[in-house]
Amino acid sequence: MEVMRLVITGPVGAGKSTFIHTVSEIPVVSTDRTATDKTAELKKTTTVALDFGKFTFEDSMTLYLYGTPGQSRFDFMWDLLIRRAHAYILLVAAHRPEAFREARQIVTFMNQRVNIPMMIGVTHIDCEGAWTMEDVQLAIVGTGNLTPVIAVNANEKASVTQSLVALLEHYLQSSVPC
Ligand SMILES: Nc1nc2c(ncn2[C@@H]2O[C@H](COP(=O)(O)OP(=O)(O)OP(=O)(O)O)[C@@H](O)[C@H]2O)c(=O)[nH]1
Ligand SMILES: [Mg+2]
Repeated sequence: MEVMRLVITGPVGAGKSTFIHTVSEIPVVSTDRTATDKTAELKKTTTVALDFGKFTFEDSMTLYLYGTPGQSRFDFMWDLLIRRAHAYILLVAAHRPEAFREARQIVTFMNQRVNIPMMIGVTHIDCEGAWTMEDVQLAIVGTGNLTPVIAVNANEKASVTQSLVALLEHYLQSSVPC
C-alpha cells in the first residue's frame, strides 16, 4: 500500500477542517478551539494545530490528510506539516476577496520551504459575491502560472474526492521525468 501525505491549507474559514471531515474514513484528529478576535466574527471555532484524517483509494493508495490552521500566528504548524508533504492544496473561499492576500502569503511561505506540486481549490462558489475560478486563480498566482485550479465544496464528499484525484494526478504528472 502506497502512502501519500497531502496538506490542506488556506486562510481561515476556507473549509480545510470541513474538507477532511467530509472524506476521512477514520475519526478526524481535530484541534479546533473557540475562536477569538477577528476569527470569531467568521465562525465559532478555529484550528489551532492540525486536522488529521485518512482516505484510501481502491485499496492501493492511502492518503494521509493534514489540515493546517488558517491563522498565521500558528505558522510553525504550516512549517512542520509542509516539510513532510508530497503535495498540497490551497483552499480559497471565492466570496471572501479580503482573504486573497493571506492566501498569497501562505503560498509564499510554503514555496520558500518546499518545491512540491500544489493546486488551488476554490470553495464557496455557491455563495453570494463569489469570484469566478479564473479570477481567483489570477488573484492568487497571477498570469502565466500553470497552477491547476478546481472548484471544491468542502461539504460534499464527491467534490472533495474529485479534488483529491486531481491533486494526485497533478502530483503524478509533476513527478514524470521529461
Ligand atoms: N456554502 C459553502 N460552504 C462551505 C463550502 N466549503 C466549506 N464551507 C463551509 O465553510 C465553513 C468552513 O469552516 P472550517 O472548515 O472550519 O474552515 P477552516 O478552513 O478549517 O478554518 P480555520 O481552521 O479557522 O482556519 C464551514 O461552515 C463549511 O461548512 C462551500 O463550498 N460552500
Ligand atoms: Mg480548520
